Amino acid sequence: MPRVLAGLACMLAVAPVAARPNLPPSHFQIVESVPEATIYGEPGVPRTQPVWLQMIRQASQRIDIAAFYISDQPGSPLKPVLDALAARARAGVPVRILMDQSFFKDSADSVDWLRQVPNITIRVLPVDTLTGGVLHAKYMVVDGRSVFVGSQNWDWRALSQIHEIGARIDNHRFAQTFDAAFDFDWQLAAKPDLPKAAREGVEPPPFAPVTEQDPVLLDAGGNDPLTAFPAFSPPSLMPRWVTAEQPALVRMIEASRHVLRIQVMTLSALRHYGPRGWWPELDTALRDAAARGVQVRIIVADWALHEPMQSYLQSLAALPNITVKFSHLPPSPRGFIPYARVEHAKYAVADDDSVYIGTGNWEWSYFNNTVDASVFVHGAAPAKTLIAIFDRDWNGPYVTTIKTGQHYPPPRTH
Ligand SMILES: *[C@@H]1O[C@H](CO)[C@@H](O)[C@H](O)[C@H]1NC(C)=O
Ligand SMILES: CC(=O)N[C@H]1CO[C@H](CO)[C@@H](O)[C@@H]1O
Ligand SMILES: CC(=O)N[C@H]1CO[C@H](CO)[C@@H](O)[C@@H]1O
Repeated sequence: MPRVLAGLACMLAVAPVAARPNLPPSHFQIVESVPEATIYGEPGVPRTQPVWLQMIRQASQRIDIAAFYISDQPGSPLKPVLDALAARARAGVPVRILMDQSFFKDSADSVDWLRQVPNITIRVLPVDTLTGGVLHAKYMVVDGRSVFVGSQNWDWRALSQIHEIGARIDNHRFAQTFDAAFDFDWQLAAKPDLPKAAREGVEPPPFAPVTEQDPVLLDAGGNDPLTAFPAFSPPSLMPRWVTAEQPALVRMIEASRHVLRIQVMTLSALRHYGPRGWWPELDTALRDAAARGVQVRIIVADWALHEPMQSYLQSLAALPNITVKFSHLPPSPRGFIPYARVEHAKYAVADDDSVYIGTGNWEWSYFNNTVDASVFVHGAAPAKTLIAIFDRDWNGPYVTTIKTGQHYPPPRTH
């Protein structure tokens, strides 16, 4: 063996972390779910199922999951994921799953199956009782070093019948911050006492959390530096010292200079569920960006075409420098699938260097009383990837530009 290679082999032998492919110590990766029989799927961007499988199979200490609901079907791509989870639990890795109460009954089959596996604990967070919202977040934290967060529900359709965007972040302090948010809600699920949680939420953290003021440096495979921080909603169901989503998102929009690309399933400033009214923060930031000369490009799903959301979207589309399109995916070759064939991703790219990937739609309740989570990233490489994903959609065959004075019928969802 040439001396250089021998030296390299020796180095790898003493540096097992560096030797493991796909798992640098601090790494950021965008992950896409592609609905079958569509033009989507960015080359080089990994798909959700293999990423989840890899994260679960590598777990050796613990797995924490926040899930809106769990929905599986025989032979589905989610089944191997649930099997892998059960296999790690049987091997002695404690698995904690935190789920929403309002939708819990819809997960009965999967929950019954998971509950009989040793070392899997499921708790239910009564968000409806606590704040009037739901636990809508979808994320996984593995061994306090690896996080997955994004629009993908624990639903077989989210792996093969819905367009979804998520992110995998490998970083100890980032994962610790996510785990702190998870623990806060996990304790609340055991004892739903909001005043007590509020008192505990102001206690200083036992570590340096990753925040907007103190982001982490990550590697995304390119040469450019990349920083990231997580953000959470709602303020009443998270420690006070983590970053709140809404102000972080507003600041990102305010900082945009040229082009703002936004893809969300639904978007409205009209508070339609719960107390009626107007939610100005995000709306003002968007209109202000357009008025500054930023080209604002928004893609919503056709599920957003119901009223009064369609009228709201038309009010945005009426402005110069704002274009709103809705997407309508072709049906599955297998026939109609309820609650599928939709673009469910929630992300934004400001200019060519600023990225947000989240779990909530852009409506008041998702920031104010619903549990959601996201990652904000500064860096050219993830922006380039998300711009490619967005532009494929924006210039593709499934979108229609919303024009004022037109009426677009909402699709069948189920
Ligand atoms: C739209 O953006 C352009 C620059 O792209 C700017 O010159 C113009 O003032 C903006 N229009 C309005 C009405 O805000
Ligand atoms: C870490 C842990 O809790 N391990 C447990 C997993 O389940 C088996 C069987 O119930 C227990 O023996 C382990 O202690
Ligand atoms: C900013 C804001 O609208 N806050 C509201 C969020 O929701 C709670 C109820 O859960 C209200 O009390 C707040 O005023």
